Amino acid sequence: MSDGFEEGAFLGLPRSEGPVDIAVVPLAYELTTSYGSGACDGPQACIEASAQVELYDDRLGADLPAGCIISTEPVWEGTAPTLRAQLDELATHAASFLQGDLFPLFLGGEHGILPPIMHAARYHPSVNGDLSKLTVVQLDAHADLRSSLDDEVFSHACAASRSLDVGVGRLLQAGIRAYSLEEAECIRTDGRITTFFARDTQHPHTGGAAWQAWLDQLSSLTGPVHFTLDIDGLDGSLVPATGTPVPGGLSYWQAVETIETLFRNPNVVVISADVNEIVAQHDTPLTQFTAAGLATKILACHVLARREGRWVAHSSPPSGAVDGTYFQHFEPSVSSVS
Ligand SMILES: [Mn+2]
Repeated sequence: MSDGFEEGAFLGLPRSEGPVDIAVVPLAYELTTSYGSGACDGPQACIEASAQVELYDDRLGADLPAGCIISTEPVWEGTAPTLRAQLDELATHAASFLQGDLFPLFLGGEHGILPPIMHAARYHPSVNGDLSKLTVVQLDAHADLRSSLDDEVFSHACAASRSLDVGVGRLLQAGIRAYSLEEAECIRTDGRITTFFARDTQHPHTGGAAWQAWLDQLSSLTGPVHFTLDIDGLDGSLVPATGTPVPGGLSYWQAVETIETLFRNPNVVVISADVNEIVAQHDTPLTQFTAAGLATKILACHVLARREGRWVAHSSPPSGAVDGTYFQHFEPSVSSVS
């Protein structure tokens, strides 16, 4: 480790003087986790594990922060009394990092963080009030397209459907292998959704072609993108402590290839990313270290995109203010209510 190692900072990188280029934003949010628990401690565990991640990225050809100023923000914890009020609180917090002047990497916390982040992305200069321009690229074991789970429409199991309800225009998913009949129907009929199932991409004989089709999708995307990495998209052996580990998932290198391919696309601006469902593992740090390694890959790919002109900071203020009472009045779309 370098001399400037700072305890509690992602990768141990102290924030240097000047405007922030990259914000690592820990979100200790856990209200609806269905099976395991501990997701609210995950961001901190990921930051601790990142101390052991190498700063050198082979594609960047440099040590992070590679000339950028990275700030690890204080852990956000909701204080509002209701779930919906907490979602509004979270959206307001996220909006301050979605002004286009820096690249935010949110660390969760359960996947329920996604809809408020998407709501906050509405007035990012690249989105400019029209969320239908935005594509969400999701790695996940679960489709997260339920209309509700345990009567909660903002469950982590509904993160993708609520993001579409908020107004996101397109959803690309891979790693999917645990989903309901309702979700299968949704995938089949909703033209906004393109899903690559793990059954196909991980097939021992024909998986290579299916995986290449996923990469081709990423390469043909255009416009602003938010990348959401639910770590349970990876094979359960890599993330055994996550809330709902599932066998038959993506390899580490498939997650890396997804990130590299997405950020390399010259027609895409990745405006933000999140790594979620991180839970501290106590027998070995494998789960949080896997998350930290992929979070670091996201940062390295962002720095490369910035260096090669695919990401440019916006200096003009966003064109509108995020409605801080949005989720308190929110009704899910009729089509996704069971
Ligand atoms: Mn998920």
